[in-house]
Amino acid sequence: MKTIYTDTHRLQHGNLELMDGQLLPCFEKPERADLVISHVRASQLGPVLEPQEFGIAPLARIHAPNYLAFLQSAWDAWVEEHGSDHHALPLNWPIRGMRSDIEPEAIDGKLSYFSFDAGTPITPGTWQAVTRSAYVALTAQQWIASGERAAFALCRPPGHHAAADYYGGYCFLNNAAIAAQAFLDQGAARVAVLDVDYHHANGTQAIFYARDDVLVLSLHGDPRQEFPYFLGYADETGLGAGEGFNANYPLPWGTDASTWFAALESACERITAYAPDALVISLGVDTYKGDPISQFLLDSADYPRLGQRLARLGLPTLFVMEGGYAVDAIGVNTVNVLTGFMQA
Ligand code: Q9C
Ligand code: ZN
Repeated sequence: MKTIYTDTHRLQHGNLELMDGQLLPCFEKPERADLVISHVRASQLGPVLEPQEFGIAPLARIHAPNYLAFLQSAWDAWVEEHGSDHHALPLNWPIRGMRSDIEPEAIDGKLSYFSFDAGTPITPGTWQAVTRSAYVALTAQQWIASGERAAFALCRPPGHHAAADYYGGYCFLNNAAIAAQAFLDQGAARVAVLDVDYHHANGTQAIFYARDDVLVLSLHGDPRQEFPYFLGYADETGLGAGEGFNANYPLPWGTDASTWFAALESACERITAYAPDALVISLGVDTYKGDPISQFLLDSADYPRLGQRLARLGLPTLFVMEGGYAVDAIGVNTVNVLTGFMQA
């Protein structure tokens, strides 16, 4: 299996996120991808290739023009207002009854308008890093379109919390959605996106919620207990033409491998019934028992089994890196999924 990767991810190196009442060092840090790529290189998985450039068009198939314009200019606007000593974080949001339909002029207002948390700093290199992360996904997608059985897009920053016009949860551009749309634009009739990250795929769900050409499935911490709290319930099944094409599997804190794999089995049956032309896996390994911000109990030896089950679906499969914050284990766990897939 080919891996697509670029060092450009290091340009997103946020200092601080607001968590547990403190400004803490960002969990979503360059070491994550550095450790995954070093484990890929040490494994027998296959070659590591650089991404190509794709311009703005495939990003604009998913993301709103005003959102892309904001992301591209946000750091410069922040520096103009506040200088460059601190990375840009939002501070307040419109709640029920307030206006959420007008993009403010001031940069602090724009940050709030286009975000949903205070954990996702915009830095000098954010735009460069996030566009390259999307190009990693698009390059891997192209390999599959040209006949590869599977490919691994080692995206960083991750993408599944980002929707058409907002960022949050360490995500800015929805790499998995951009790649899924590329399959459709190249002639696929149906694509399934299965998200196995610990957190709900709120961005991916929102993007495809009213559509029947992308089946979105997500296994995740129950929103009653877990971030992002405001989406990811089991009764969210799609809207209009999309009714029946969204499936959520919320699971409680403390979920172990047997419960998690039972939910995976249900999701896999849904995918088989949908008979997609391609499968995109949003691959987070923050389901690991040692993850510092997550509450599931999977162990490193469970990840090959995930890869094996996905291989049995028999579909062209694009793996897109999402979360995973136990940096000493992220490389092993990620490569375990991929080698499990290849050996099946
Ligand atoms: N107390 C991804 O895995 N903070 N994003 C949660 C919990 C946000 C995770 C705080 C976690 C976002 C791609
Ligand atoms: Zn996650």
